[in-house]
Amino acid sequence: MALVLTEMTQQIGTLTMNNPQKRNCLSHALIEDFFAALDTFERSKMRVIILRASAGSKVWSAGHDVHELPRPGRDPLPYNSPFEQLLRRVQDYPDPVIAMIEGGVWGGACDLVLTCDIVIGCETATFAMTPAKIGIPYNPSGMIHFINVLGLNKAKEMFFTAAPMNASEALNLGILNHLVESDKLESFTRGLAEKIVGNSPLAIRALKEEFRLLSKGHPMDAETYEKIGAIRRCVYDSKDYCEGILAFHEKRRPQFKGE
Ligand code: YZS
Repeated sequence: MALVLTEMTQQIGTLTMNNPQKRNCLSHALIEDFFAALDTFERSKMRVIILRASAGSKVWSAGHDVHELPRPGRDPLPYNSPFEQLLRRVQDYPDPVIAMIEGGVWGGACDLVLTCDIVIGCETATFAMTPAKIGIPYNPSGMIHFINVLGLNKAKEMFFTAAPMNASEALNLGILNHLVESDKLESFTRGLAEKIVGNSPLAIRALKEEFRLLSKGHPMDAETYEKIGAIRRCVYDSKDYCEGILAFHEKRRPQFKGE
């Protein structure tokens, strides 16, 4: 079964995540299909991409496949992991990528949404950033995405509480560009995509790359980089990291001890 469905009409490529049984979690297999779809869109010169889940989904994506998180003592979000490669592929995709959201967006799927260029949601959209719930030291490039969009205080609250944020909060905080009624979500998103298709592709590609380079975050000296590495290692070397993942497998709340 294809884990991703694609449609190409009027220079707009639509990618629909299609693994509802596993709540569209970003497994290696789904990411592989995701890459293939984006490659097809690029070869077919689609000018705008829409990322979505199937109509009526209660969960847009449950985030990183927790069963594929590496064993303790290994960085859970290494630079070359399929998940991190997916975020960069979307972030660096030459043309605008629109995330069309209905249902819950969890963990790394929130990061995927923030690497898109425009986010349109309906009233069922929620966003929960979950590293603290599982015991994961999120990675700096991912955290920059949240700081850039939400600002420091709201990004901290989203990470520290791991609580789902509703669609109107997401609109107020700038995660959503637009909040529309669910029965208008598809037509509104398509209409916005068609507006973009009507403008200069070269100018839009240049603007997207300029925005990406300007928003990459602040240069970091070597010592700071090393210090962040040490801080993160203390977490993914910890017993709490093991407990967080085990609790997920056993479908229970984790009992963190701070060790
Ligand atoms: O038991 P079966 O085999 O039917 O599978 C279940 C779930 O195990 C599976 N599933 C997942 N498998 C791997 N990774 C996931 N993230 C994941 N989420 C779900 O899908 C099947 C149906 O799940 P249910 O829980 O029965 O579905 P439902 O009752 O509708 O609840 C849906 C939600 C999404 C609320 C629930 O599945 C859930 O809370 N999932 C975990 C969401 C989450 O915490 N994701 C963050 C993963 N971590 C990351 O993305 C980053 C590494 S971080 O943690 O840093 O943010």
